[in-house]
Amino acid sequence: MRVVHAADLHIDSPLRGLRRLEGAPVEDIRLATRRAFRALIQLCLDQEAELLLLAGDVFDGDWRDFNTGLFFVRELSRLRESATRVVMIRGNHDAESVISRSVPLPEHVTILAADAPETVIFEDLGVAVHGQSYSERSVEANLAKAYPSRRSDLLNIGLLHTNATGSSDHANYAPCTVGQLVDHGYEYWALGHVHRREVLSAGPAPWVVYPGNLQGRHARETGPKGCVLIDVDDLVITKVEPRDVDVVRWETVRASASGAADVDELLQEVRRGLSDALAAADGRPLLTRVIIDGPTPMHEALAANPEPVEAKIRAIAADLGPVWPEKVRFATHHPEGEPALGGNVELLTALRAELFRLKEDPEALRAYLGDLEPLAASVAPLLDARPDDPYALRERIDEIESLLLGKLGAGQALSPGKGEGKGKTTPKGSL
Ligand SMILES: [Mn+2]
Repeated sequence: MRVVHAADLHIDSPLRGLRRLEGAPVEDIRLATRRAFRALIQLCLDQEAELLLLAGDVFDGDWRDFNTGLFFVRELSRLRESATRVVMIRGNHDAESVISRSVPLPEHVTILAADAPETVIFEDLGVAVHGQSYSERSVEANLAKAYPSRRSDLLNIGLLHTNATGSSDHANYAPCTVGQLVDHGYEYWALGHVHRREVLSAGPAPWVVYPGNLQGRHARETGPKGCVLIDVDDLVITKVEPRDVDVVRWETVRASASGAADVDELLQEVRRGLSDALAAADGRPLLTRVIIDGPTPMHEALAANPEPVEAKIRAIAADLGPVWPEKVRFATHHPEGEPALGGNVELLTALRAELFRLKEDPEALRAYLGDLEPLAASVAPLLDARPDDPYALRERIDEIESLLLGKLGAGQALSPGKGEGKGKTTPKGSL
């Protein structure tokens, strides 16, 4: 018997951070979560899977119209051909109170109840699937505690949307512990909620698995994405392996400037990173966040005038293939730790302290932004964030520090001719 376990499909989630990407396949990217779901259904057909488990967050939120539901039904109906049964639960993103519309689902699809744990038994397969949907977005209770005891004559699978590891990257919904799940007695826990692929317990009894989300949706959801394929032989799980079904790949490409004598060498390093990531994406369109870091004497020049280097990186990507730098971040620092500020240590210290305070205290940052309101429109492109959103800005304060120190130190710290100037004296920051 073959079982497919997927979670966090987030169908019709908009893929974020893709404005202004020259030549990117925007339509393919826009439909990525749907195309990944179609690939999941195709995998079930190809593998002749008996059972498909969907562990919550099937939808990203309330449907904009009925098309999301109609697409879902059309794809699920294809599973009649392979006689694949489907059991799903609702998670925080598609809780009962969140999704206001509904369409009738095919008879081979079961959504487990939200008011109490429920068990579906497939006598012909020898499988019991236990689980509970979310009734509302925020579920504080440890749902797994109330899950039924195992059925000793069957293979027991627990379907659960939970933060089982206390991950701070995800809301602490339906919290539980891995130990609790292991002790519960099931053979397999099909989890959802954490978007990273993770095997928390690798069998034989039990397996506890997050398949990760089906399709990366932004720069922090990197690497291969997909589902898990489970082989069962005579009520014993014999194999659990990941399968990629994502149609667009996200990756972080990090290039250290520390070993680069000049910008050309730095660009070589970036080219290698982009090229490796492109090979790993296996023909999929690739969206990368490029991070330039490490200690380098070029720090002030890069911080003060990053645009020309960014443009060169984009040109390298355009030349390499279907890869688009979603953002280029400059996070280098001065080799001696302190940028040369012409001895103005007091200014440097005060600026650092103020930025630190703003990073720690979103309210202080909000007040600051109020003062800066008349400038908001002109600084918005520079900040690359809505200037009225302190939480978005907080993530960028380190870069803002770099940029400010680079600009302040530019007069002192830049040695003319650094960069690509071949013998000629270039103006400051012209990399
Ligand atoms: Mn999710």
